Amino acid sequence: MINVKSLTAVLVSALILGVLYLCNSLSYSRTSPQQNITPNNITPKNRLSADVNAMSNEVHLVAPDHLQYEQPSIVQGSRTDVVTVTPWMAPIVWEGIFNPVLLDGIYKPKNITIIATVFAVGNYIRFLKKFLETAEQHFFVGFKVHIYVFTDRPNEVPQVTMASGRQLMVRLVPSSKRWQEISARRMELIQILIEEQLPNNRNYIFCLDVDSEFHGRWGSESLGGLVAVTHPGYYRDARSNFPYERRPSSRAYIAPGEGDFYYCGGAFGGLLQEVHQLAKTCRHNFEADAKEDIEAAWQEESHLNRYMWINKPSKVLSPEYLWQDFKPRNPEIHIVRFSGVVKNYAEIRPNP
Ligand code: 5GW
Ligand code: MN
Repeated sequence: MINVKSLTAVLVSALILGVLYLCNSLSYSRTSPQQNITPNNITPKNRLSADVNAMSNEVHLVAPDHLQYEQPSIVQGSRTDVVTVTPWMAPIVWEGIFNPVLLDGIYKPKNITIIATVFAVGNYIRFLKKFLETAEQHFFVGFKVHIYVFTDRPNEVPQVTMASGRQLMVRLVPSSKRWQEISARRMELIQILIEEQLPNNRNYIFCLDVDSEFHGRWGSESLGGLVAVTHPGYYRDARSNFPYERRPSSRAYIAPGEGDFYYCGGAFGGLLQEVHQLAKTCRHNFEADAKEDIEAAWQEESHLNRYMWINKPSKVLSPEYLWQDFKPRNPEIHIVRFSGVVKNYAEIRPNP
């Protein structure tokens, strides 16, 4: 006998799920940035595990037949001045080691969407225009790209013309006087965003600093399960000089003699599920530390480094992917793709 009560319960739940899904889909069909302001406090949370779509993106790549490109070699590399693979066999991406035509040929037919998140809170809104304009020129050109801007100043979001398939979404976040608060909430907001996006099957996400500009291609060569960028300030240094969190009482602790690279907090990404796990873990550890009055040396960057020490990135991006304008280019840097602008700290940062 079918229990009528439970049957009704199942039907009602199905209906609610259906309506939720529909609302979700509808909210993405708009294109004007100004219309797309969603306060985060009404964001449905925890709409997750059952909706996770196990994707086969990273299993193997499918190339179009008859694509013409230069013959690859396993004995003659175009780069011999840098290391292009980690000890755990993840590629390290440098200019010259990949074929952009081949990679775009593989990834374009997959019809993926690249999500980028960028925080522009308080005075940092001034960096947004250049960030968006240069992203238009260099970041996943020819792909579907959705840029989520988290800001407390939605009216100051610049109007930047975007190519078809590219959209800007603006999300309100509360203003904050303390960077620690903005920083702490960054992982939380990324986590929540991914929880909304998972059912929509948009595969990849990159989380980027706004005080930076694109100068060269950042494209499909950067795609991977879990993607980290080596920090431009430390990539030639001994691990003992990395500014990891060194107090064992913090959950971001990395012991002396440990650690692979120093990764930057200003750019990381990967598959939605992977970055969700990262954001959730970093947020949890950050908050648990805070309850014990501990703040890691470089806030969420420290937690990110701890995470990547245990969870090895499947692709490592060279410092081409986050340089700093004030730094003279080293000879191994053949191209700067993305770079932090020189900023006047006194002018832009809120008083502590
Ligand atoms: C950052 C430091 C101190 C006080 C405030 C901030 C801050 C950071 C801010 O007021 N508003 C803001 O949107 N941010 C976001 O956090 C920006 O996306 C910024 O790019 C990112 C990281 O902060 P940065 O860029 O100042 O950190 P560094 O290590 O690149 O200098
Ligand atoms: Mn920055």
